[in-house]
Amino acid sequence: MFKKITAATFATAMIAPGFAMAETMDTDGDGMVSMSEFQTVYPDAGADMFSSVDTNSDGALSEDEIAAAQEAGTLPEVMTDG
Ligand SMILES: [Ca+2]
Ligand SMILES: [Ca+2]
Repeated sequence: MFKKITAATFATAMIAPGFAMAETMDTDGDGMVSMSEFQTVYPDAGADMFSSVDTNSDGALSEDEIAAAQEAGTLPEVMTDG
């Protein structure tokens, strides 16, 4: 299903309902999801959860990191009401 992230995959994911993408979480639009933005979507998530998703340890979550965590089941998918 998700063998590789391609432009087509990205476009499909953008319109997939009920799937919280980084763009949804990135409220300030800087392209990365910060700890505070992360906790807006996942209020119960702590620093441990954030660190486990932040696989390159740069202190912010990229779309790829979030997608990978959701696919791995580390991060629950969030339903959005649109
Ligand atoms: Ca941001
Ligand atoms: Ca990161």
